[in-house]
Amino acid sequence: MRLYLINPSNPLVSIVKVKESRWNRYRVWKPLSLMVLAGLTPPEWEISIVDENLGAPDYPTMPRPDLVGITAFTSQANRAYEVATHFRRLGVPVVMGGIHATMCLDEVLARADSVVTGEAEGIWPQVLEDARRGSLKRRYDGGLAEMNDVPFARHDLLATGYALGAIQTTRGCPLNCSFCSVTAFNGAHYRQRPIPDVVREFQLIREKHVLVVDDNLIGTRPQHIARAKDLFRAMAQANLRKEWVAQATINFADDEELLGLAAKAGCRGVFIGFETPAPEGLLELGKKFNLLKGRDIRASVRRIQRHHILVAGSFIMGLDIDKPGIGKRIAEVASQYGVDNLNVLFLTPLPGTRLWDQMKSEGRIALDRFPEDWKYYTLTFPVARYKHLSLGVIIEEMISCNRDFHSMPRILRRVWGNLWQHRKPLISLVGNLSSRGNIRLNGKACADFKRQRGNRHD
Ligand code: B12
Ligand code: SF4
Repeated sequence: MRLYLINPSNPLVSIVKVKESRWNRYRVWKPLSLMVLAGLTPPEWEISIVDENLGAPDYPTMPRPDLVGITAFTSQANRAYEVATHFRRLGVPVVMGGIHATMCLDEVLARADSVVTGEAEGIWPQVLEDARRGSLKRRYDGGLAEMNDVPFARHDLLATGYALGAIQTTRGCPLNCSFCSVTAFNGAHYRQRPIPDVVREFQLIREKHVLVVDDNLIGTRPQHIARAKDLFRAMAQANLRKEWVAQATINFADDEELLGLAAKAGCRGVFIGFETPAPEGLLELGKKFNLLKGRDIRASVRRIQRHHILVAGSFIMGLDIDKPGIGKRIAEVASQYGVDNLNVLFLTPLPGTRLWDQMKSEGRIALDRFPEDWKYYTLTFPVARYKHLSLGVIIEEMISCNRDFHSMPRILRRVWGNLWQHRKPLISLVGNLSSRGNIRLNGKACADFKRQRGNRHD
């Protein structure tokens, strides 16, 4: 039995257009969902994982599969449907799963033979068995998985060509920010994989550099932090010789022992969602956790960096409180915080989130012809109507923010600081130059968007 597991590309995502900027190679990451599905698949299936981000193959020349599984974030949905149509025309059954299939079930049911909602661990073997017997059901629900059931991902199945390997150690997030799909999809209960499983899986990864995909590697409560420390101790003891980056909330900075153990275990960088320079913005987004009174964010960032860990800050533009000038403000605040890199995204109503419900009820979703418009839901296009920022203004604000933060003098100042403090100056330089290189690409993409779709914002 031959199984293709496919990660569709999104042609509009400039950060994955590898050829347009040579730095973009560092931005293509492995589709872990498909490697996990492969890990759940019994040996009688011959599996090929196809990652279209490395280039779409010529499907007609490939051997005919018995089953096709397609994953998709919302932004990949259109391409996913094209691929599904191709295989269904050949009479090959197509199963879709992942975040978009879960949040937009009816849309996906109309375009695939079968849909798996939720996490796949508890249900995928059943789906395969039904497919083998030719009796696929239209719908399966995996719910939330037991973390003991998460298999080792099949890291061996994806060829080289990636700068980073990928692993997951926890799922779920209790914070439920209004714009984020994680709590809706993975639940509010923070679930942790058994530490020996994580260490063993790290050993199976070929790449020296690894992305830990957890939404919050350390969690929010004392018992979460204690588990994170145990994990880091076990990783250091196993002498993995890996360097990794992860996502965390700013409370990562609050525990020196935690930071020391993380660095010893190989942590070299952390993405932190600051989201907005204004406390009222945090209230608007429902991210009260960042509102700790009296926190000196610059000092928190410095404390992390002293352990030779790079800090990338993430912000969102387009909140109801944001007014013209927000671009410069974000660049200035991020520089004051002293972050090593900056990622700014447009506030985007993703299906299944509280923000989606709010914007939909207020008639503020401008790009709402689905499924065609999903390709713009990459957080790099302003798809909604923003309270104080017209389409033209918000695009200008984004460009000025990135130009300011990634100006050559500022990049050199940051890289010099990295060099001085022994914090991976080369990675910092590559990251910053990659972001700088993408300003032009993203600006052009937004200008095209405005020309072609601008009337939809009226
Ligand atoms: C790592 C990550 C990335 C990485 C790597 C992506 C990749 N190729 O895997 C990078 C940085 C590239 C990335 C990019 C983006 N991401 Co991202 N990302 C994540 C993150 C943090 C983890 C994903 C992951 O690997 N999970 C681990 C695997 C094992 O879990 P899983 O994917 O859910 O898969 C399980 C189930 O869903 C199911 N399943 C999945 N696929 C399939 C398929 C079949 C057939 C079946 C049966 C089951 C099944 O089975 C799996 C095992 O249980 C998630 C948050 C999250 N917790 O999921 C956000 C997340 C998926 N990203 C998100 C977004 C918005 C994006 C971007 C559009 C924007 C951005 N700048 O962040 C881009 C777009 C990329 C594109 N190509 O269009 C949103 C997606 C929301 C949505 N409705 O689409 C999420 C949920 C975060 C959020 N804040 O809401 N991302
Ligand atoms: S943005 Fe981060 S903290 Fe907020 S719900 Fe999503 S994963 Fe949790």
